[in-house]
Amino acid sequence: MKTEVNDLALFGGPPAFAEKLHVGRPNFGERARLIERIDQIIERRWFTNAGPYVQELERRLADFLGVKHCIAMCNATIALEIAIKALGLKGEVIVPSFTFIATAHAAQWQEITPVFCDVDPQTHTLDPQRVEEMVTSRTTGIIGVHLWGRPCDVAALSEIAQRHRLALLFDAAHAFACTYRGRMIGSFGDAEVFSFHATKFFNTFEGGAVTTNNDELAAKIRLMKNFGFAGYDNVIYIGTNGKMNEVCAAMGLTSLESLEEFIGVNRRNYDQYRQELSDVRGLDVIHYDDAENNNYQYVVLEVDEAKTGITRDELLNILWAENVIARRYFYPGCHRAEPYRTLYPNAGAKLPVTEDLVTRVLLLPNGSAIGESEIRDVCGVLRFAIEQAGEVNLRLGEGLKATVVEAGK
Ligand code: T4K
Repeated sequence: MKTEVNDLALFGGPPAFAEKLHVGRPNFGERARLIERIDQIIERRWFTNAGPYVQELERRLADFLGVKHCIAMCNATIALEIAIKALGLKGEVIVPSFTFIATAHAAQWQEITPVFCDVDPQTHTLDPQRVEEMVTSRTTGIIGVHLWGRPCDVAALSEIAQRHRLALLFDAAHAFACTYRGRMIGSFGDAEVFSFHATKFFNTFEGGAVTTNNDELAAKIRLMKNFGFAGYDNVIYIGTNGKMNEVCAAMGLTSLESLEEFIGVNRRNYDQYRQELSDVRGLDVIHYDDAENNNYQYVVLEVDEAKTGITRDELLNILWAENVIARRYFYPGCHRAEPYRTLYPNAGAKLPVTEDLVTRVLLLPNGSAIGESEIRDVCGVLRFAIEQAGEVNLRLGEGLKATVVEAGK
């Protein structure tokens, strides 16, 4: 418990936690089942290249998501690149700037211009009206991101894509086990891309997948992720290596068996954060629509500095000093990262909501690595820092500006 400002670790007090608390601590299923499966892989001497576990995982995922095709990949970035190529995108593609850099890079990597579009301040996903304004004669596609697992306005984006004859791809990296209008995300648009990275709700160590109901597109993507091989010695397409290996698939199958438990833990934590912070001025934990399924992987705070009296970055520094490794996803926005800030120096003028959100959003640790007492203490630090905002600011003004974020990983 902190009772005076000097108790904050930023000003020399003991940190609230002896060990670092992370945002992306991996979820993990039953260890013995995973080891059993890895033993099987070693027995079989079949380590990769569409092995039995990858095939089983693809079948199970397609069933779970209610989609015809699921093509497992080594990660979501390669999966996005392949989906973009298979859809024949070129020229310009409309993407949000408020996303992980991989969404933009996957286009730019193949010399397609990501045209950064603003998001809706409530949903943090592409604002369809702004999308419409960004369409030019060079536009070939839209990539919507279901950020924090909250679905894009799929209906509005589909209508725009159809009317302008554009491809519609969804980056569903955050949205495994989430729904849009009651239907699992995975079968919307022309294709959707999931990430199964260690930090994701459902993980395969590293991994990803493209899902689609389009047979022709699925066949093309399968070829592309395996160098274009249609059989032994028979290359019929340009391709790359996007394959998932058997150990990752074994992890995926094991994680799938514990999904309910992962959601339960996340939900309980999320509810506790919301409850504990409900009376703290200027902090708003983003809302998930009760009518939809969400994986509750992300506890996202919006900081209103006018009410807290303390900036998001000051709160971040305070938390880091206490060993709470909160994150500023997705600061500073793709348009302010290279190569985009050099290529498109004026992009920010059309992104007022993004420019605001990147200064206000803060993600707190969630998942099975954090429990009730830790959450109470994290919230206690936030409450205390805000109650003492005047004094904290005075101390920071005395030249004690912290550099924890730069130093602290
Ligand atoms: N699209 C979107 C919207 C995405 O968010 C992402 C990835 C992608 C596409 C691309 O997906 P992949 O190609 O990765 O499949 C992390 C992840 O590396 C990245 O996958 C993820 N989004 C992004 C949101 O977060 P960083 O740079 O923040 O990672 P890092 O190493 O700082 O890890 C985050 C936290 O997790 C740390 O505080 C430590 C903890 N952690 C991490 C790892 C890897 C662990 O406790 N254990 C671990 O094994 O990007």
